[in-house]
Amino acid sequence: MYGNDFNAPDVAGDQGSQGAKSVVLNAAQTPEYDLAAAEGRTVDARREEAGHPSFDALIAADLRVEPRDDMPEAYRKTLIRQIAQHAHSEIIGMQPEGNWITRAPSLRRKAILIAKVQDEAGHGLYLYSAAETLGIDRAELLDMLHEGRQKYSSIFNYPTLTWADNGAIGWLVDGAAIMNQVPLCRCSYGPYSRAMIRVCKEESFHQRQGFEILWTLMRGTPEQQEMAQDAANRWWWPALAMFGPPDTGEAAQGGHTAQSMAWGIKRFSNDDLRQRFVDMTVPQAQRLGLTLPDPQLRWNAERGHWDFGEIDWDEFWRVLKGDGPCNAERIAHRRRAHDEGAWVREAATAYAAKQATRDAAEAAA
Ligand code: BYC
Repeated sequence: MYGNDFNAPDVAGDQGSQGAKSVVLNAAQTPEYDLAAAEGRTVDARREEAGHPSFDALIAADLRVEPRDDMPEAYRKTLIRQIAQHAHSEIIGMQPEGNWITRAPSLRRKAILIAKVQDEAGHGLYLYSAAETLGIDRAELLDMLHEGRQKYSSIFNYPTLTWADNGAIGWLVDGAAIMNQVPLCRCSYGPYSRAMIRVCKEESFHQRQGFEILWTLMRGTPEQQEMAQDAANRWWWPALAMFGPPDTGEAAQGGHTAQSMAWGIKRFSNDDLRQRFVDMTVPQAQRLGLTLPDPQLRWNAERGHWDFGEIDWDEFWRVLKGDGPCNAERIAHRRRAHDEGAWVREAATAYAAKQATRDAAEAAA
């Protein structure tokens, strides 16, 4: 009911919430892996025999593109943009919750929060590694983040004002992240899709811990209930905007979705995923006893979905341009952390060079 980890938004005919078919995520989920397994061969052996299919043939057959395959420059650039933005979001996303580690209300909550924030750092590392397989250096990607030439998710420009915000982030922000990221486990680019499998499993823990924080607060004092409600009020609309601008119907404003779907990078439109998220989350809010801050929210039996109100897209674009409540603070903190960590990177590089020299000497002996 309150977990959306294996609620598979990519199952045909699935309406995304209750009663959804469960699908266990694993690396063998694409037809390519299934076919190879059925024939008792490796994916590489199958490809070798097929004479290394072209990019178009791989995409047409819904097979994965690997770093060694030829790919159009625009595909490579799109992936670098999206994967880097995703990686930046993970490491910037450590800040709003990181602010609460010293103020967590118990040792148990503190230990959980430390583990969660550490997971986000790990997600950043897998994703920077995936981006590097496209022939770009992570130092360059970090420079682009620090200079404002690449984006990170809009959601992390909002402040965490009370302890309940940690609950709302886990429940809503990680919940939205899972809805968006489970389909990325089937992304056409192999290294990205494989990184997403572990990320999604970890995000589902995060979502549950957020739900559990709010569940506890909602069974506490009136002040604690009020704090939980206030957090839900402030995070609901930014969480809906996280899915990106409208890209279907009359409200569509161009963007990358059509091309990214044709390439198998995105599997669903932003609007589709947003609707699935609303459908999944409304019953969870009801179970928690929280009211979602949207007077237009109502079940539409004809559509079989929850109708919801207008998102403030002006606010979204303002936040993207740097004018959100915390943009300046987030980037200043990130730059400081990067500068203060320079000695760690230097030490790690020197150690790796020493090891490589030793290994070479041993191999020559
Ligand atoms: N924020 O055509 P569209 C996490 C930009 S981390 C900022 O739909 P696309 C977590 C978009 O870049 C969550 N910018 O683009 C971590 C484009 O601008 P440019 C991060 C946004 O790429 C710690 C323009 O708007 N998740 O879960 O096809 C703690 C037009 O958009 C946003 C990911 O990164 C936004 N929200 O689709 C807790 C997932 N939305 O680049 C949790 C991977 C749109 O042309 N990324 N823009 O200047 C994606 O799935 C896709 O990149 C998006 C956007 C759906 C986000």
